[in-house]
Amino acid sequence: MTKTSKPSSTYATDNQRGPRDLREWMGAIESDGGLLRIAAPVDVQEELAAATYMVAQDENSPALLFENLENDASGTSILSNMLGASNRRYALAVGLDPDLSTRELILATRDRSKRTLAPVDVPSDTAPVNEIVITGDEIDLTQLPVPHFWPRDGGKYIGTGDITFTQDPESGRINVGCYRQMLHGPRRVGMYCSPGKHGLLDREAWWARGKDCEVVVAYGIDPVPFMVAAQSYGSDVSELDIIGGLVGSPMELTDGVATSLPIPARAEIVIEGTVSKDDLAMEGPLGEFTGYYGRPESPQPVIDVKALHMRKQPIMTAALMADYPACEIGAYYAVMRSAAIWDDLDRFGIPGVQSVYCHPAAASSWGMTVVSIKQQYAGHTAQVLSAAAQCPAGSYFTKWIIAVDEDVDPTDINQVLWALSTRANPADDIDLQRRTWSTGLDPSQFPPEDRPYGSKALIDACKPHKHLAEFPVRTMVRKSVHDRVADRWEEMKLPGQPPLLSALDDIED
Ligand SMILES: Cc1cc2nc3c(=O)[nH]c(=O)nc-3n(C[C@H](O)[C@H](O)[C@H](O)COP(=O)(O)O)c2cc1C
Ligand SMILES: [Mn+2]
Repeated sequence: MTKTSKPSSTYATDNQRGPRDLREWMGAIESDGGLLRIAAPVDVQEELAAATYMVAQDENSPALLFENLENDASGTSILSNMLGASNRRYALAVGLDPDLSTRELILATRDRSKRTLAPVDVPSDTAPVNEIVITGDEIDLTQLPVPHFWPRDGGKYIGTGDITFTQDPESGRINVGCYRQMLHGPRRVGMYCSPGKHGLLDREAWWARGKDCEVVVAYGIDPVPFMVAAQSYGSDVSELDIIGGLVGSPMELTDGVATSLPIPARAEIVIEGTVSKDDLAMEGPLGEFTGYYGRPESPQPVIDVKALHMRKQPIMTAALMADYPACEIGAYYAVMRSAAIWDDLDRFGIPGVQSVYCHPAAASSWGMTVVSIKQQYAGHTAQVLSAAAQCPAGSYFTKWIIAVDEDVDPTDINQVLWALSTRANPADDIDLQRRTWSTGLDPSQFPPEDRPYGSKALIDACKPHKHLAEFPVRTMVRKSVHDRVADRWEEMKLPGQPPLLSALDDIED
């Protein structure tokens, strides 16, 4: 393995615009020391996933570009651990300063999410994705290196780090979702959508009209479209406009050759095809983001692939689903979900919210929400807990909703554990909600017939409001002394930088 060297100056973004496509972003993360090129031959059969899982046990691991895949004549590379547990790679994808703290990234993301930009059409002959165009029986996706991730997966998955376009026949809105896609044959790809997902609703709407559903899928795609495809928005929302807003420039689309849908002009690998309600094939299981295999194999619709567009020497994006920190749904998801919950709490008009964080180790941020508040009145904490537990962005799956005081940083799990251990008294401070919104993928609901209902614990890890005045005083460094030590940090030859402390004692000198 060769490690790319880190330059002396760190990559600076303009704080306005993210990179134009996957390759521009890879240049940025490589300059930042966040990309490792692997030149040694690697087998796509489990070996690539195993190497990714093992490297990504370190939260600071780089993205992995596998440049030499065994038995591959197509010249394709595979990028894994693309975003993973990295705040820096997320920041560089959306054009933010990679040195921002997690809390600052959440605030900046909230700001960015207010902006939308509609996509633009570019001529198809200049679109990089059209360097190679293959149609009909000439297409053979089995010639591409396609990973088989976990030993008990049902097959090879060409679509994990993908984006999938479908259209609502009524409104014309194009949806962008990320749905897993198992490779069945040269021109046949499975398309698994869970109930309620927009790709599934669009599919069924076409079938109800007696028509096949057109789809466009990119298997090598820029990080922001991938991130947005995996978030939930309203069914009438086009994620295309959200992608443009988040990156700061419109997504470039171009005409395809086999369907009426546009295709992403700067993607690496794109297919066009149709899905018929009568063509099903056995699909699954796949090792999931929960760290378990999901539902057993079942018959699922198949994409009949009609056109393949590729760059020369394309880069396929492969998203490993695993327990943290090796899951592709990691840092970016924590930031985006936390921002969305904070937005919801603001919409309720609840005062005093200082910060929100959904730690990615909690089943890809789905399992736990921590909110810090400045307590202002009796019952304030209970109000925040109930709202965070049931607001639209926060209610699915989440099992643990924890409120902490303003001197505890939710993004610092050590401080959260300290608050739970010193400010919560389990007999008084835990409320339960039962039969809540959850998922069939939650392994703890047993027997499986009990799913998809879930339950939630609301934990008050704030100082008890009734006893705020008598609550023991926390040991904190005196503010004036802290400032003196911070000023003399280099002179005292102390290591690194002075830390940002979330609480200081303002006792008189
Ligand atoms: C790597 C990855 C794989 C996913 N696989 C599926 C899948 O197979 N089926 C599904 O319904 N959702 C899957 N999701 C979740 C969806 O992308 C997510 O629910 C998103 O909101 C779907 O878009 P939609 O809300 O427009 O339907 C996956 C997410 C990621 C990141
Ligand atoms: Mn959608």
